[in-house]
Amino acid sequence: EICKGVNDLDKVVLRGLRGSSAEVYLYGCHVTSWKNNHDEELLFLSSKAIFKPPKAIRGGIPICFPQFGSHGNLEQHGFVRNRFWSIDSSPPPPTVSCNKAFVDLIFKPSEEDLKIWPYSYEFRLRITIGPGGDLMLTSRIKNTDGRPFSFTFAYRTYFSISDISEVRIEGLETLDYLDNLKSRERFTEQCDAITFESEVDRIYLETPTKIAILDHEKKQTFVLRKDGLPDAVVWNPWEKKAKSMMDFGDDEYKHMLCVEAAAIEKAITLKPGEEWKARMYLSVVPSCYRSGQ
Ligand code: TA6
Repeated sequence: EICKGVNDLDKVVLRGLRGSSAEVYLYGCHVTSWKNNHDEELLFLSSKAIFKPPKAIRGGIPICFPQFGSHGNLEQHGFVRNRFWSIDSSPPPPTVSCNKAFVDLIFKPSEEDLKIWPYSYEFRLRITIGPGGDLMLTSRIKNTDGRPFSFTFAYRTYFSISDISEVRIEGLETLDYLDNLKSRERFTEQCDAITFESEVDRIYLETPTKIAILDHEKKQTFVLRKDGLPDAVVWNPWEKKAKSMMDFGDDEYKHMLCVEAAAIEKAITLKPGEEWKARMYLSVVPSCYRSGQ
């Protein structure tokens, strides 16, 4: 249902089975909460998050479009995460309706928005809580302009974790990545799993459709599945950068990890009338899950 969230901003609460739920603010179409059926909060949301436009909410799943990062002439991560979306009542009825809770939101650029990025499009996003408490985000971006345009995109997912030094990512071994800490220089991952001892800010390229984030302390593994999103950003700001962000607690870096299903290295180009679809599917399984199995 729609209700008032922080600072009286409208949010939609989706209730799945056995206590699972998700919350999405119309501001930024920003998922800020995802609970599976153990009523455990699975997304990180900073205690200092500012729910006040035009600032993006720190945590949850910000949507980066039409630009990921600060390469390009737009503000960092584009602007749809800093805009108000609306409930979309026009989408096609869901193909499968078995006890899924979902909401469809839509964003179309205003005259103001067209001044900073001069292309028209319709961006529809469906947020779904599955029967098992899984979370799915499906984006559909349709070019309603008379010209082709190109963009980069990310679901910037902040996972809630027990302790960054107890976490490892499987599924990205042997891949190339661009290191944002070294002006996007290209490297190849040498380790057989990614662990964390300092700031990490990398764009892994041509990644598998399934990535596992193992949290030993919590004895659970996040499984991220994606379609249409070849890249994956891995980001933890670590201590120094965390201190420099006023909407981020000093030691919160220990309890969050961003793993972001993205399309960055190769921008997506849409011809007039063409529609692009990107899906991210998040689930949680008991620990010792190995992404290859
Ligand atoms: O996703 C990683 C990143 O691009 C980092 O380089 C860091 O700048 C972060 O995003 C900042 O994002 P923000 O949400 O603070 O604009």
